[in-house]
Amino acid sequence: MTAEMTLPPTNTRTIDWAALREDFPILHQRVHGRPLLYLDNAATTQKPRAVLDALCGYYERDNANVHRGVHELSNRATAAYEGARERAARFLNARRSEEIIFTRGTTEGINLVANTWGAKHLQSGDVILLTEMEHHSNIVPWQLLAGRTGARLAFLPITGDEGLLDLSRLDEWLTTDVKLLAFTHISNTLGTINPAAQLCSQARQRGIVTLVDAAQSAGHRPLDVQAIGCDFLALSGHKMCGPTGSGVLYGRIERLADMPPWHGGGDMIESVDYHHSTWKQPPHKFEAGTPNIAGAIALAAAMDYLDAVGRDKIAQHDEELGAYAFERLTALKGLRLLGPRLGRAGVVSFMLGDIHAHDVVTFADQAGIALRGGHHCNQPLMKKLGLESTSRASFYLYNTTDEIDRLTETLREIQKYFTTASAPSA
Ligand code: 7TS
Repeated sequence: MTAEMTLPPTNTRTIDWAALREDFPILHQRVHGRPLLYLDNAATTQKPRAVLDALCGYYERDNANVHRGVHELSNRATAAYEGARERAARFLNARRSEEIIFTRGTTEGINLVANTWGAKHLQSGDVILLTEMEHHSNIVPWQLLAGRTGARLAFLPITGDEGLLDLSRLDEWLTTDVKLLAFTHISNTLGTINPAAQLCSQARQRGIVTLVDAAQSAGHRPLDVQAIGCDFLALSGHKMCGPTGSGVLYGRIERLADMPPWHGGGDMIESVDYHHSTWKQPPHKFEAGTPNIAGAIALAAAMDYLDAVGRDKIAQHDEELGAYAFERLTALKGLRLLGPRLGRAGVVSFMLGDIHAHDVVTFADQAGIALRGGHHCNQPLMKKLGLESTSRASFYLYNTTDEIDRLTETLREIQKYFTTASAPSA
């Protein structure tokens, strides 16, 4: 276990997690006649009233395009959009707001790095080092880049079902050919929390550029890009109480300054003539066209919300739910749960005997419980583990141990149903 897996002591303020549910209008409904139990937070999280208000309020009061009008509404929209950038910089402890690029989410952030930094700096023979637990979003963009540049991919191995990165031979993996190390901070399937600062520090000592996929961590724990020491970090707003289509790519300013643009169009240029154009400085150079203004503003409101609750508290709650689910679920006969026992995030993927994951999630849905079944955009990991699919429950700040009890009971009923259904008739 690494130091990062053990959370630092938090302040003593206690939070009534069940009461927080009042902030989330969507949670108060019945599904198939049962109270909704939303456990698909790794796919997307629900939004608190404060974020919905920020979204509507922007459209009701301030909607105009940014960076181009001199009229009042445009000035307001620009101030709110650039204010959101400053908020995101504080959220991540970036040194300056110019290090914050607004994106549609993690996938777009990673593609941006591949198509700008990667296209400029990688060539035949170079190695892009990933891990065996990456989401497709942190594999496919690099495959596309490798196809264009002749670079190749390598994968840091994991340790079987326990799903930890095998770091015992990390130094041997960080060869002189490796130009980039890109890894997920938290696995969306295994619940593993990777030691981001340690990985970045070892890579940095060898001059290797680093990218952290923070899709599953950004809304779940404190994140400090300076302490992590990464060159790039990508996150998705919708996985941290923000709206879909919003996200951030953090890039160390020296890197951004050295990168060509990706998308071309309005707002990213300094001047254009028919045959040649020049670019603005980062971050605007990487934000062509009208951005998701409302999304960025509402994402900033989500950051305010998470910080008002306390990200250290959320992280502690997350790990407590992960540990509780691990204990309760593994007590079910025949259930195989992936990922580490200790220091895990609030994501549990499991096989319920030989009952197909799609049967489990369909049955759970009938009981009002939203789970996810499938490969979770982790096909290579699934193949490595000899699986086609798993069922997954993923928790967030509004989930409680009582809900995990309800999930456990429902899984028990599913087991009973399928055992009876498959028993030979007398
Ligand atoms: N990286 C990780 C680790 C993820 O879990 C996801 C989405 C992404 C990247 C992509 O994020 P996006 O917002 O750009 O789509 N993960 C999941 C999931 O586990 N179920 O649905 C989406």
